[in-house]
Amino acid sequence: MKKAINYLGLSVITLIFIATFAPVSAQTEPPPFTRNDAMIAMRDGVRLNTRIYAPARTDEQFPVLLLRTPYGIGNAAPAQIAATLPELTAAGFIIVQQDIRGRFKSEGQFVMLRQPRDSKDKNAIDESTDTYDTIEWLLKNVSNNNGRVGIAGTSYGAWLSVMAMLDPHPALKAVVQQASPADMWMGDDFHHNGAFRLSYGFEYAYMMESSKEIADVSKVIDTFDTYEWYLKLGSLANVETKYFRGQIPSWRDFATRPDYDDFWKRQAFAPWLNRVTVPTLNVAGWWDQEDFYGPIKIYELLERHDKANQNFLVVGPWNHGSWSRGEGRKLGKIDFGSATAEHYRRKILVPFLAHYLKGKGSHELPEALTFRTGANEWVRHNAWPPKHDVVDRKLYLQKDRTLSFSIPPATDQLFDSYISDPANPVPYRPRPIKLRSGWSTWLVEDQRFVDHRPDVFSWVSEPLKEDVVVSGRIVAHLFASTTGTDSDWIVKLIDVYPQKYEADPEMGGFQLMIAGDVFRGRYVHSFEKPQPIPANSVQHYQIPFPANDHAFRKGHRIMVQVQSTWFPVIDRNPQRFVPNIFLAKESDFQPATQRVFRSGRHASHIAVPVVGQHGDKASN
Ligand code: PG9
Repeated sequence: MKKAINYLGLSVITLIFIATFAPVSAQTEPPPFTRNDAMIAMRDGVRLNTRIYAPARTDEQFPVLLLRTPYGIGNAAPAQIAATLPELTAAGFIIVQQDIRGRFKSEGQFVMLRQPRDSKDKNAIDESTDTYDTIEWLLKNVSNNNGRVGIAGTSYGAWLSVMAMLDPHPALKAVVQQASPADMWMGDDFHHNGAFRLSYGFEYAYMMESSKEIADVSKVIDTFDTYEWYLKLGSLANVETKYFRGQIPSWRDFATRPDYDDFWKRQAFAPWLNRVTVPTLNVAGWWDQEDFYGPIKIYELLERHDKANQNFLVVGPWNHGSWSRGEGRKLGKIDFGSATAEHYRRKILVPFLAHYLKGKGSHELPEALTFRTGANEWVRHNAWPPKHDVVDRKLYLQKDRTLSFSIPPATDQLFDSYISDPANPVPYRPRPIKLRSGWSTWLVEDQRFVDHRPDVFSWVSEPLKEDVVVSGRIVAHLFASTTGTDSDWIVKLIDVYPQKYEADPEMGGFQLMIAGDVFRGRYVHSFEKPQPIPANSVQHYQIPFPANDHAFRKGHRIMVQVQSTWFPVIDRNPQRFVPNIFLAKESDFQPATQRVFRSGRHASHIAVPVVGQHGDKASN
């Protein structure tokens, strides 16, 4: 088991806990639990490997908390389960873990993010029916249950939890989705705004689809610095011919469906989440390196139908899964001043589940609860994005690489220019980019590591005279041209710490990305039908960031960085239009001269929702 290390650098055992609720610091005596294992038959006869941990005491009836996973349920003894899920076991739940269809010891066939079934086909199954059948069995076969069931998970486990609520079993009374993906083409693990997430897509697909258990991708990627390996790979066409040979279904989908077609739309949640069936806690992390778009999107989709006020959003200063483990006081070098993850588990998660599954107490959640980074405080909102006391302002890219709220000159002509070369792409984190470390904190890396590359342009404000608090949805508006016929545009919004940072001198000048994303230029007019970008024409690219709540403190500066490669987290755009980048030839890759415009009708800017009137005072 030790050998089964995934690309996140986590052992499978650790992953299971992350996919459920991970260990925290040692507690008092763990409560006694019993364990029972079962192969539960689904409606089509396929049996799923299930483990039931029940409190040994029988003085009250307990609700079931179901945790379904593709990562293996492990083999924890009853005493271990209490030690690994202390808050939940202490609160008194029957904890049920299950391997989903086709994974580990469960029978049947695994399909990555299996799409919802055709409801007209009475024999069809999906993750929703598997959850339904499991709940039905548990209620009948697990003694001392109180007839109520909750389902929870992180990421894939969260996606499974959302699937459970499409057609819920009547006993399903609470859903906790922590970082569920919602749309794999638009903003989650596999693509962002049409740009392919190469290293993640390759490694994850191999890890999940070359074996029933977790496969070790270092058998394929044998270079210490994976940047080198992916660069040497060349065109993505080489993946099939050299490595996957049609054996990895997800890769076939990536390569044959490069555009936003019906497959990706059907797999996304937008068509399905058209009612709130179960009280739902949506949880996201500001620096989630995998699924930040998803949890926010799911909250928003449900919120449109939330007449009974059962849909809630919590966002904290976390990466992918860090709400589930440890204190959550720090992420990388960033200190948030309090134990945010513990706070979430004790004061938010357990009360939410106790309220809906045991009828105990009130959860006291507002519509949305966000941890405002920079100010380092929890903020309660009546609506998300917030409507009250928020002013929409524009932060403009200016001459001499400055940034301010002032309107730039009226002429359309002014621009800054760099050369983007796919043969020398900008690394997304400091090299060496190792397989087993660094991934989970790359979004909080100090961006100075690329600040002075000639193909990364930065515009920076004067030190702020007052705090600038941005809360809600930020959108980057980039007016740009290329000498090529396709191009990627990456925009990052950065908090630059003062050079002399007394709170922590080691953080002087630190460049903390608070939002950043990529847009694949060919999709500027349509995600469904990509088109060549006319060379040298100015296009308006809009890059929305899902959500933010951040205070740029007095004395800090705000920075915007623009670049056209982000490798290997994003595959290289050849910069010459080809119908399918997965089939590009080596000769299609070409350098291009990029222009970023900053005046008149073409004034590139970041639209920011600023709390109060601080925007005015921040201009230089
Ligand atoms: N981000 C992972 C994932 C979820 C769903 C599909 C593909 C990948 C995860 O952490 O589970």
